[in-house]
Amino acid sequence: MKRRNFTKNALLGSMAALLGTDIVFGAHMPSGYSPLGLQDPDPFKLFNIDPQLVVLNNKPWNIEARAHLLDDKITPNKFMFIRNNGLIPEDIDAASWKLTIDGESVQQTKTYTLAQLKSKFQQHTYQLTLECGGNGRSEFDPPAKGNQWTIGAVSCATWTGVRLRDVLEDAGIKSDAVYVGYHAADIHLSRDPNKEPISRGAPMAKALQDETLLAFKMNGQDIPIAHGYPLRLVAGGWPASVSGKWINRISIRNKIHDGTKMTGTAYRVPCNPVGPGEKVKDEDMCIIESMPVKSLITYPKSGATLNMGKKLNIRGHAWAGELEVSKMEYSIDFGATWHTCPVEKPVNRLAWQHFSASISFPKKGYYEVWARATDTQGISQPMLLPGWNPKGYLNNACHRIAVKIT
Ligand SMILES: Nc1nc2c(c(=O)[nH]1)N[C@H]1C(S)=C(S)[C@@H](COP(=O)(O)O)O[C@H]1N2
Ligand SMILES: [Mo]
Repeated sequence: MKRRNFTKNALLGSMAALLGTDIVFGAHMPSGYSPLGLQDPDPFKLFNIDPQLVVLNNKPWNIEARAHLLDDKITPNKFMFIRNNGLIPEDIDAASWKLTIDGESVQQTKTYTLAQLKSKFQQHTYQLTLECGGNGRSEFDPPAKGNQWTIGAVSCATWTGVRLRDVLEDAGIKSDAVYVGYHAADIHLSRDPNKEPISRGAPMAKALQDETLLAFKMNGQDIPIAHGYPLRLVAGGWPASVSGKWINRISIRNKIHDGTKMTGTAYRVPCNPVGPGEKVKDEDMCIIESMPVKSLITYPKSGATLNMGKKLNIRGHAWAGELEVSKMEYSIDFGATWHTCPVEKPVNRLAWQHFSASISFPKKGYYEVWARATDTQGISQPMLLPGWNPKGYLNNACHRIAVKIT
């Protein structure tokens, strides 16, 4: 009884310190309660992000951008979506951070400090598109469970680090290697230390690409904590879940990695198309690899008005997973006719590309401007939600904005 009171008083003391004021009547607060004032920290201050971002979930934190916030060619930290499967690691110490390469198919298990990674291997910088596999999920009907991302779970920041390939080769890759799987320091929602929130990976061919990085910088600075400080895997063009944050171990596997969220229905779609709402057996679900072609109109913001006779200048980005975007078109008549517009080459492979157009309107009234990208294999974005799937992945339907000509 005494001890319990002592713990409660100590707890009240530390909660008061956090709140910056005394908790009046705190002694009456039922044990196990935490004051509301401590429960929901302001995520915009917490993560130093723009308050126009949209919070979809606070446990874990999931926050998305909006089309007009993604207008920059290089996504700044403050507009970058945050997607967590568990709790952000506490007490991160970069000075003692270690990365271990192990697994059935490593020649020699090796551990590196961050300083060793930085000094031993050549550093590379790439701009890389990261899109959550569930971006666009909110449009699925019947709906899919999970964060209801609209269009804002995509980013294209600049990442600096060492090639995963160089590190894997330093440890030695056995000839039977098939996959890499990552392990990270984030905490399972249950706080059970034996459970991982997520442990995904990629086939060796993706792991060994030039652009697949073990990154320690984002946009030229230390990676923000929410995005994986101090070390993150970055595999552009694939579902961003492959790009593990807070990485401390990578296993070279002699089979497809079977970590948390690699199996069952997670980040998988039906191997063969199914009807909306159909049940699909786990064994009929296939792992998502390269993301499909997609684009976003980032200027103007939907709802813009313009005087008749003036031209509307639109711009945005387009990307196509492992491929490049080879053609960009827009429509102002709900897809009845399409007009080609210029699209720039990517600054490097797996970076998004920029398009722009100057549009004339025939008369006053309400319009929608639609954008449609086509990849180098001739595959275009659908105008409506493509293949329904149980978890609501890969919605690459055309983006559109409303425009009023007055
Ligand atoms: N360790 C760890 N890595 C992770 C995740 C996570 O929850 N834990 N989420 C993944 C998913 S699903 C996505 S979409 C991206 C999001 O990256 P971001 O938060 O930096 O935008 O991180 C991936 N890497
Ligand atoms: Mo994701």
